Amino acid sequence: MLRSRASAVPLVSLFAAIVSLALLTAPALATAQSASPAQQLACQALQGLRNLTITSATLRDNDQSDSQYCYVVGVISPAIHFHAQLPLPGNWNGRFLQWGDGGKDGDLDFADHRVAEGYAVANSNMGHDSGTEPGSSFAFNNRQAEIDFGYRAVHLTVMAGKTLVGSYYQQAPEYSYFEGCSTGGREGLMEAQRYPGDFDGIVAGAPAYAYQALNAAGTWHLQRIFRDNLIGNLAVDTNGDGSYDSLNLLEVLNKQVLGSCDANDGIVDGVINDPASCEFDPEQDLADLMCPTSQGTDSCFTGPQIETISDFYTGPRDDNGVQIYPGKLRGSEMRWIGLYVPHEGNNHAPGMLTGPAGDHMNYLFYEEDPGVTIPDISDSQYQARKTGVMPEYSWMEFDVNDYTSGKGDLMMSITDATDPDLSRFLKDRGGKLIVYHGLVDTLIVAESTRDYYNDMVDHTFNGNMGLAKNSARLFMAPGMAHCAGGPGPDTWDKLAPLVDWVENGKAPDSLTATHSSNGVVDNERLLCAVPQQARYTGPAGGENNPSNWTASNFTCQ
Ligand SMILES: [Ca+2]
Ligand SMILES: [Ca+2]
Ligand SMILES: [Ca+2]
Repeated sequence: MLRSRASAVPLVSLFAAIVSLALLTAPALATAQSASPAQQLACQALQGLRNLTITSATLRDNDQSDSQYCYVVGVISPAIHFHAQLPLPGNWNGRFLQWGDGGKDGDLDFADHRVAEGYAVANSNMGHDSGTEPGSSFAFNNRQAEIDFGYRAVHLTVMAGKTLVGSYYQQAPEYSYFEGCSTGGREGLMEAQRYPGDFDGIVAGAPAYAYQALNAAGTWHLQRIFRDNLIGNLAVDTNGDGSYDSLNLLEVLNKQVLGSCDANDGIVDGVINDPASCEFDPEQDLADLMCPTSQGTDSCFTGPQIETISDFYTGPRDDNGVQIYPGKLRGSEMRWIGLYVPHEGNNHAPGMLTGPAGDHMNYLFYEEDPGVTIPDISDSQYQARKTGVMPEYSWMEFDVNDYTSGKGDLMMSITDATDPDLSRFLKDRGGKLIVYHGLVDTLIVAESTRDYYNDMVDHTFNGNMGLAKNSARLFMAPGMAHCAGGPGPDTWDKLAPLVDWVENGKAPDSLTATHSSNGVVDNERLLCAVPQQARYTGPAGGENNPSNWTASNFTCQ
């Protein structure tokens, strides 16, 4: 389905043939297929563009392809650095692709595989450099950096990328796409909401669209597990030496949850298709596994540990009971380990703390930043110093009531992509939107994405799901973790179904996803457009036989 353009001049083909021959005869000198001097000049000429600040334009090798491409780097005031990967004119498929970012970004991301497919690709550092300002620190008293991170950098990079495409290929892209996950998913929805003219199609994975809520939730979950000097930690210090060495309780918990709900979807495969309907209740269903005394071991649960587990499933609420963000879905327990649970294996500094949430409240949540990070972010007992020119603020101080009382509203207006009215993108422009989300994602919870999709259907299509599906489809991926990984199928070409939809009018009723172990596919499923789910329709009685776990044995119902 990818078209290639027949615009390569014969001289180039001849040159390429000579280079190919040289590669065959002199493998020791082999590099990627070089471009002609004329092609080098055409690339370098982009440095002379008058309406963009281009700092370099040179041909570059692509590990994913045997052809070089034109690599352009530029800057947009004040601190947005961007790059564009432009296939040689003969390799271009006529399409522009904005490649999404992740986390707090701060660097230039490559999409070599998409360049190899012929896409002209652009990406930015979102307006800050993670090398000099890691984590959220770029946003310390810097509203412009926040706005660039929120929405400005992506849009202007799209503008720059399209300008480069127009100049390099002497024509505008036939189609323009966005592909991204996590922060990239947020960018995709932000573009659909703010700049509906930028793309013909957008694929937004696990979107961090409720950006302040999810970071407030992440901080709250960390607080719950670090509370009272780790009294409810789900990792266990088995010999009392202060190091939480056993993760056995999380395995026990996960087994109990799967025992309750795995088979509800008809297949015992370690994956719960519809975790929202799983009614596992820690207080009731773990009652037989409670420790006889308050002294915990790694084979029984204490009261404070049950409280932690309940909190994880319930999610943060303010003092009035208002839900701020959905709790973790049943079946996701093993994913809590890396992100939230301090243990020996992560040096007692889980990923949510060292990553997104550890310094978010310091720099990216409040209209006025409350203070700098504490010296050791994993020290939950530390009393932040409040005096001096640089007072400190610990994530343990964060009060989720600040979310509902409006203290994060200004930053929400900058970073959040929560507008449910996509009329301009989906109706006026006729754009297409694919959203996907893994159901054991514990960094961003899939239910939050379902909430947005339903909101969007209500606000944009008067609640008519059938009408909405002509323009926007949501795919839930059972057992898939954050953007990738997990016990369920997590791998498919995220972009190809969107391109097929936009250009050929073929709306995807299902996506075929695979799960691999040691490089071998051991599970294949259909992911169905919400509200449908994949049901086993293969050989009778064979549903629990992994050899029947192929897409053809499933039907969307
Ligand atoms: Ca980037
Ligand atoms: Ca199952
Ligand atoms: Ca700030």
